[in-house]
Amino acid sequence: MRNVLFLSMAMLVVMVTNGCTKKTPVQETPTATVKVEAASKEKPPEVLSEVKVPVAEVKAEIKEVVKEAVPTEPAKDAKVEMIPLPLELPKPMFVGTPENLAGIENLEADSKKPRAPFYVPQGTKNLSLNKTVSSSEMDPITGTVDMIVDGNKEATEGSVVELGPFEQWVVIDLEDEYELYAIVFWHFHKTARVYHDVVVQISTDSEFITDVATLFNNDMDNSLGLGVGQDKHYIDKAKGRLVDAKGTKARYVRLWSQANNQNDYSHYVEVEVYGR
Ligand SMILES: [Ca+2]
Ligand SMILES: [Ca+2]
Repeated sequence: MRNVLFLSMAMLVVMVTNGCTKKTPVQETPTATVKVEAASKEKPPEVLSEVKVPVAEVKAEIKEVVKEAVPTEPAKDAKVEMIPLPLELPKPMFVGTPENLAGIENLEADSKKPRAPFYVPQGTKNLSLNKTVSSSEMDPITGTVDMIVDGNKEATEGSVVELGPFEQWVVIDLEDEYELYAIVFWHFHKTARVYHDVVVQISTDSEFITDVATLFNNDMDNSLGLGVGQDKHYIDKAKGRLVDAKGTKARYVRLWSQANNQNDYSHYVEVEVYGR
């Protein structure tokens, strides 16, 4: 009887021990081998020793490095591809020597060379084509103000808009704000003329009271009251006049002029406003 009892207790102890072992298996912490290397600029890294580091810690380290490597916003100096301005010139009409140039102050040298390519960011296009034009002279002597942006820049009969004498302006509404890069304009290029008080301004304000940038001004004596112009007089030709707008944001473009070296009137064949 005592032997039976001893045997039963021994079996019970074995069963309990086995049961405990099964219920609570020993869990090992997963580790990764990390090489401790000697820092050297010249030689490849030399492994000094290897240590076991918990995997969780290694993963955290990698995550931290990845976070630093990915910028949160695109780099501001990311390169934009520059292209030559997609400008098509009208047929040259004037040949010979310009007349009545005597007495014109601050006149730039006449150049027969074509204009060097003018580079603008890719996506830049003519934004002024068929946009709304207003003017100080809404009833021109010849033509209508919409002809200033109709895409016809040839110096043929009937393609020129003639505004009255004294100071005149035209305003083109681009209908939205854009980054502007170039304003190109042709007053009249059938005969070589020099227009006076040529001023080009851009603005986000339709009244040109605030946020006005003056891109060109050859009004030397400030007769328009817009400030003394530092730019030179020039001979109007088929290549037109190109003014750098430097990527300035604007919606409205205003061009001033006052007479020319041959008569008292202001003229426009076309104005193109390039931007994106
Ligand atoms: Ca036109
Ligand atoms: Ca003047």
